[in-house]
Amino acid sequence: MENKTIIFATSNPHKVQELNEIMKDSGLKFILPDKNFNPIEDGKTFLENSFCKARAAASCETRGYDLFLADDSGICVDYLNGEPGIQSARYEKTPELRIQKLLKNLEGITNRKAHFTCALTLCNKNEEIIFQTQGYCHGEIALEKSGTNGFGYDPIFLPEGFGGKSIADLNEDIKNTISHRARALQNLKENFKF
Ligand code: ITT
Repeated sequence: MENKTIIFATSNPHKVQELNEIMKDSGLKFILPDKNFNPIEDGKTFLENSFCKARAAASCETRGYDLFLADDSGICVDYLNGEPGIQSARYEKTPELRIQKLLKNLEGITNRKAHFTCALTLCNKNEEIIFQTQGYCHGEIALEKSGTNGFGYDPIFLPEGFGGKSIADLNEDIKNTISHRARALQNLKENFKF
Protein backbone atom coordinates (compact mmCIF):
# COMPACT_ATOMS: atom_id res chain seq x y z
CA MET A 1 0.00 0.00 0.00
CA GLU A 2 1.19 3.52 -0.79
CA ASN A 3 2.26 5.80 2.06
CA LYS A 4 -0.35 8.33 3.19
CA THR A 5 0.89 11.85 2.43
CA ILE A 6 0.47 14.59 5.04
CA ILE A 7 1.37 18.24 4.66
CA PHE A 8 3.77 19.47 7.37
CA ALA A 9 3.05 23.17 7.79
CA THR A 10 6.45 24.69 8.57
CA SER A 11 9.20 26.76 7.02
CA ASN A 12 11.83 25.49 9.47
CA PRO A 13 14.01 22.86 7.73
CA HIS A 14 15.30 21.53 11.09
CA LYS A 15 11.77 20.59 12.12
CA VAL A 16 11.18 18.75 8.83
CA GLN A 17 14.41 16.80 9.27
CA GLU A 18 13.51 15.80 12.84
CA LEU A 19 9.93 14.92 11.94
CA ASN A 20 11.04 12.65 9.10
CA GLU A 21 13.52 10.88 11.36
CA ILE A 22 11.08 10.46 14.27
CA MET A 23 8.26 9.27 11.97
CA LYS A 24 10.40 7.09 9.67
CA ASP A 25 8.60 3.86 10.60
CA SER A 26 5.09 5.34 10.61
CA GLY A 27 4.18 4.55 7.00
CA LEU A 28 3.38 8.25 6.55
CA LYS A 29 5.01 10.64 4.13
CA PHE A 30 5.35 14.34 5.03
CA ILE A 31 5.74 17.07 2.45
CA LEU A 32 5.82 20.88 2.61
CA PRO A 33 2.78 23.13 2.11
CA ASP A 34 1.77 24.69 -1.20
CA LYS A 35 3.84 27.66 -2.37
CA ASN A 36 1.51 30.34 -1.03
CA PHE A 37 1.82 29.12 2.59
CA ASN A 38 1.98 32.26 4.73
CA PRO A 39 0.66 31.72 8.26
CA ILE A 40 -0.10 34.55 10.65
CA GLU A 41 0.81 33.33 14.13
CA ASP A 42 -1.45 35.51 16.26
CA GLY A 43 -2.46 32.94 18.88
CA LYS A 44 -1.82 33.31 22.61
CA THR A 45 -0.68 29.71 23.14
CA PHE A 46 1.47 27.11 21.40
CA LEU A 47 -1.68 25.13 20.57
CA GLU A 48 -3.41 28.16 19.03
CA ASN A 49 -0.36 28.98 16.93
CA SER A 50 0.00 25.40 15.72
CA PHE A 51 -3.64 25.62 14.61
CA CYS A 52 -2.88 28.93 12.75
CA LYS A 53 -0.16 27.13 10.75
CA ALA A 54 -2.15 23.95 10.04
CA ARG A 55 -5.18 26.03 8.97
CA ALA A 56 -3.01 28.25 6.72
CA ALA A 57 -1.58 25.16 5.00
CA ALA A 58 -5.09 23.78 4.44
CA SER A 59 -6.33 27.10 3.07
CA CYS A 60 -3.59 27.42 0.42
CA GLU A 61 -3.64 23.77 -0.71
CA THR A 62 -4.24 23.37 -4.45
CA ARG A 63 -2.86 19.83 -4.97
CA GLY A 64 -5.71 17.94 -3.34
CA TYR A 65 -4.07 16.79 -0.10
CA ASP A 66 -6.38 16.53 2.88
CA LEU A 67 -4.33 16.33 6.12
CA PHE A 68 -2.26 19.19 7.53
CA LEU A 69 0.05 18.88 10.54
CA ALA A 70 1.76 21.85 12.25
CA ASP A 71 4.23 22.22 15.12
CA ASP A 72 4.51 25.31 17.28
CA SER A 73 7.28 25.05 19.79
CA GLY A 74 9.60 26.99 22.06
CA ILE A 75 11.49 27.17 25.31
CA CYS A 76 9.90 28.32 28.58
CA VAL A 77 12.13 29.46 31.47
CA ASP A 78 10.68 29.32 35.02
CA TYR A 79 12.62 32.33 36.37
CA LEU A 80 11.43 34.42 33.37
CA ASN A 81 7.77 33.47 33.98
CA GLY A 82 7.74 31.17 30.96
CA GLU A 83 9.52 33.48 28.52
CA PRO A 84 10.52 33.41 25.71
CA GLY A 85 7.70 30.82 25.26
CA ILE A 86 5.65 31.40 22.13
CA GLN A 87 8.05 34.23 21.23
CA SER A 88 11.06 31.84 21.09
CA ALA A 89 11.60 32.29 17.34
CA ARG A 90 11.28 36.09 17.64
CA TYR A 91 13.18 36.69 20.94
CA GLU A 92 16.08 38.22 18.97
CA LYS A 93 17.10 38.42 15.31
CA THR A 94 19.36 35.35 15.00
CA PRO A 95 19.70 32.01 16.83
CA GLU A 96 23.05 33.15 18.29
CA LEU A 97 21.60 36.47 19.54
CA ARG A 98 18.64 34.61 21.06
CA ILE A 99 21.01 32.35 23.01
CA GLN A 100 23.09 35.32 24.20
CA LYS A 101 19.97 37.21 25.31
CA LEU A 102 18.68 34.24 27.31
CA LEU A 103 22.06 33.68 28.99
CA LYS A 104 22.25 37.41 29.84
CA ASN A 105 18.74 37.39 31.32
CA LEU A 106 19.79 34.53 33.60
CA GLU A 107 23.17 35.97 34.64
CA GLY A 108 23.76 35.24 38.35
CA ILE A 109 20.46 33.31 38.65
CA THR A 110 20.59 29.86 40.26
CA ASN A 111 17.05 28.75 39.38
CA ARG A 112 17.67 27.81 35.74
CA LYS A 113 14.78 25.35 35.32
CA ALA A 114 13.19 25.37 31.88
CA HIS A 115 11.29 23.17 29.47
CA PHE A 116 10.71 22.90 25.77
CA THR A 117 7.08 22.60 24.60
CA CYS A 118 5.86 21.29 21.27
CA ALA A 119 2.21 21.70 20.32
CA LEU A 120 0.88 19.78 17.34
CA THR A 121 -2.35 20.38 15.45
CA LEU A 122 -3.71 18.15 12.72
CA CYS A 123 -6.37 19.75 10.49
CA ASN A 124 -8.52 18.49 7.67
CA LYS A 125 -9.04 20.29 4.35
CA ASN A 126 -12.00 22.19 5.82
CA GLU A 127 -9.52 23.82 8.25
CA GLU A 128 -11.07 21.93 11.18
CA ILE A 129 -8.98 20.55 14.05
CA ILE A 130 -9.04 16.77 14.09
CA PHE A 131 -6.27 16.14 16.67
CA GLN A 132 -4.15 18.22 19.05
CA THR A 133 -1.48 17.26 21.53
CA GLN A 134 1.58 18.61 23.32
CA GLY A 135 4.95 17.19 24.36
CA TYR A 136 7.49 18.49 26.85
CA CYS A 137 11.18 18.10 27.62
CA HIS A 138 12.29 19.29 31.07
CA GLY A 139 15.74 20.47 32.08
CA GLU A 140 17.84 23.55 32.80
CA ILE A 141 19.51 26.42 31.01
CA ALA A 142 23.31 25.97 30.94
CA LEU A 143 25.79 28.65 32.05
CA GLU A 144 27.33 28.63 28.59
CA LYS A 145 26.67 27.00 25.25
CA SER A 146 28.06 23.63 24.25
CA GLY A 147 27.74 21.26 21.28
CA THR A 148 26.90 21.58 17.61
CA ASN A 149 23.98 19.19 16.97
CA GLY A 150 20.35 20.23 16.66
CA PHE A 151 19.24 23.85 16.27
CA GLY A 152 17.85 26.88 18.10
CA TYR A 153 18.35 26.79 21.86
CA ASP A 154 19.78 23.22 21.89
CA PRO A 155 23.35 24.33 22.82
CA ILE A 156 22.14 25.86 26.12
CA PHE A 157 19.50 23.33 27.15
CA LEU A 158 20.54 20.57 29.57
CA PRO A 159 17.85 17.86 29.56
CA GLU A 160 17.19 15.98 32.82
CA GLY A 161 19.11 12.72 33.16
CA PHE A 162 22.04 13.33 30.79
CA GLY A 163 24.76 14.38 33.23
CA GLY A 164 24.81 18.05 32.33
CA LYS A 165 25.22 17.51 28.58
CA SER A 166 23.36 19.91 26.33
CA ILE A 167 20.97 18.65 23.65
CA ALA A 168 23.51 19.88 21.11
CA ASP A 169 26.15 17.62 22.75
CA LEU A 170 23.93 14.57 22.42
CA ASN A 171 23.57 12.31 19.44
CA GLU A 172 20.57 13.25 17.27
CA ASP A 173 19.01 9.80 17.86
CA ILE A 174 18.86 10.61 21.57
CA LYS A 175 17.28 14.01 20.94
CA ASN A 176 14.70 12.32 18.73
CA THR A 177 13.72 10.03 21.61
CA ILE A 178 13.52 12.55 24.47
CA SER A 179 12.60 15.84 22.82
CA HIS A 180 9.32 17.74 23.19
CA ARG A 181 8.75 17.11 19.45
CA ALA A 182 9.41 13.36 19.77
CA ARG A 183 6.99 13.12 22.71
CA ALA A 184 4.24 15.08 20.97
CA LEU A 185 4.65 12.92 17.84
CA GLN A 186 4.54 9.79 20.00
CA ASN A 187 1.16 10.95 21.39
CA LEU A 188 -0.04 11.51 17.84
CA LYS A 189 1.08 8.04 16.71
CA GLU A 190 -0.52 6.35 19.74
CA ASN A 191 -3.83 8.20 19.66
CA PHE A 192 -4.67 9.02 16.06
CA LYS A 193 -5.40 6.38 13.44
CA PHE A 194 -4.33 7.64 10.01
P1 ITT B 1 7.66 27.51 11.68
O1 ITT B 1 6.79 28.50 12.42
O2 ITT B 1 7.73 27.78 10.21
O3 ITT B 1 7.29 26.06 11.99
P2 ITT B 1 9.71 28.48 13.46
O4 ITT B 1 11.14 28.11 13.71
O5 ITT B 1 9.37 29.94 13.36
O6 ITT B 1 9.18 27.67 12.18
P3 ITT B 1 8.15 28.29 15.88
O7 ITT B 1 7.35 29.53 15.66
O8 ITT B 1 7.44 27.06 16.39
O9 ITT B 1 8.85 27.79 14.56
O10 ITT B 1 9.37 28.67 16.83
C1 ITT B 1 10.10 27.68 17.39
C2 ITT B 1 11.39 28.26 17.93
O11 ITT B 1 11.63 27.66 19.22
C3 ITT B 1 12.55 27.83 17.05
O12 ITT B 1 12.84 28.78 16.07
C4 ITT B 1 13.66 27.65 18.07
O13 ITT B 1 14.21 28.91 18.37
C5 ITT B 1 12.91 27.15 19.29
N1 ITT B 1 12.85 25.68 19.27
C6 ITT B 1 11.76 24.90 18.99
N2 ITT B 1 12.09 23.60 19.00
C7 ITT B 1 13.40 23.55 19.29
C8 ITT B 1 14.31 22.49 19.43
O14 ITT B 1 13.97 21.24 19.23
N3 ITT B 1 15.57 22.80 19.75
C9 ITT B 1 15.96 24.07 19.93
N4 ITT B 1 15.17 25.13 19.79
C10 ITT B 1 13.88 24.87 19.47
